[in-house]
Amino acid sequence: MDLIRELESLAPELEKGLAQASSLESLEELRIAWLGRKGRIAAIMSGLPKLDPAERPKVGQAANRVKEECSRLLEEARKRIAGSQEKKRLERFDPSLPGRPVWQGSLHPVTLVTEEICDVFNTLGFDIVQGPEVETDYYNFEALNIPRDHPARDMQDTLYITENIVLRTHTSPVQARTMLSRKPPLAVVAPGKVYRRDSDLTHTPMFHQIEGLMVGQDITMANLRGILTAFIQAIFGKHTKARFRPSFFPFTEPSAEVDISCVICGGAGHIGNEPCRVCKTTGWVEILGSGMVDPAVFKAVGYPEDISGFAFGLGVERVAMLKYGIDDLRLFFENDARFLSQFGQYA
Ligand code: 2U9
Repeated sequence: MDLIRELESLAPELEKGLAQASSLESLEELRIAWLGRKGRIAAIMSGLPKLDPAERPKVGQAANRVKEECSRLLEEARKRIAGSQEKKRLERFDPSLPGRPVWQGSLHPVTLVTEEICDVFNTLGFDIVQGPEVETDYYNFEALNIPRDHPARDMQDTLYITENIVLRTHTSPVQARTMLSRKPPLAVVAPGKVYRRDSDLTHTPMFHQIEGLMVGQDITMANLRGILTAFIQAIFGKHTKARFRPSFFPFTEPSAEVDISCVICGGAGHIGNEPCRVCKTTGWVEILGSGMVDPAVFKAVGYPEDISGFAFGLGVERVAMLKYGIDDLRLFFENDARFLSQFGQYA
């Protein structure tokens, strides 16, 4: 029965040790020394095999009681020490100190400009549509009047996944898909990421486009001009001028590129005596491509012959650069918080 006496002396001894302990670390040391695998209870219990088998159960029961008692004492001490540490922390707390600023995220300028442009077109009656970034050759090229041997395929260096699957080079396949699922009249804008095999100071392999399409009976170049002028003045201000220059795209005929009066020099071509670097003294900057949808595109999606429509496309980074006066495309992709935090904060 010596073992039982030895075991029963352990809890009072631990209690004395705990009374001296003032940190959670010293508490842990005591726990290991009493209850650990090589601790005092385990050391006493290692004498068990030498005992008469009839006495072993009583010693085992005593050991369990002592373990429970020691655990209870340790938990009590933990609560006491944690409580006094918290009290000390509160005593040290100086409520007169200024609070630490809470860092707030902000929307990326590309997101802001995309939302703003979509809102303008939404107000003008356009729906917002989206589609896959991984496209078939058919929707990215074929349905848009760009057959396999067309020189336009060289114009846009494409990222191929397989022979017939590409990363879309424009958002035009979204409008082609929309025409297959909806009947005219319709008006949609398709925002999203597009990919091209192009990378230098002014081109990134991924950028953002918004393209639009309005289709119905009697849609004319006058509608194109009216809608795009309204859009330009909503984004860049009421006094911004727009001019339409003849151009070429495989999916539109006739086609026009749209310039706006330079947002940096106000169309003067210079600021004081300094030549304007943004418009290179011309007073105009290109902002959009546009045109009347080629009848071959309507044919590919099975639309009737008496249907007409206009389409347009723009690069979101380019609009953001002009709108915010940003002169380096790379800033959009570096994710430097000092740059990004200068744009719209969450409400
Ligand atoms: C369908 C039919 C016609 C979309 C159009 C442009 C002109 C255009 C570029 C401007 C700069 C893209 O970001 S950019 O590189 N886009 O010039 N896009 S007309 O025409 C379509 C689209 C879909 C079914």
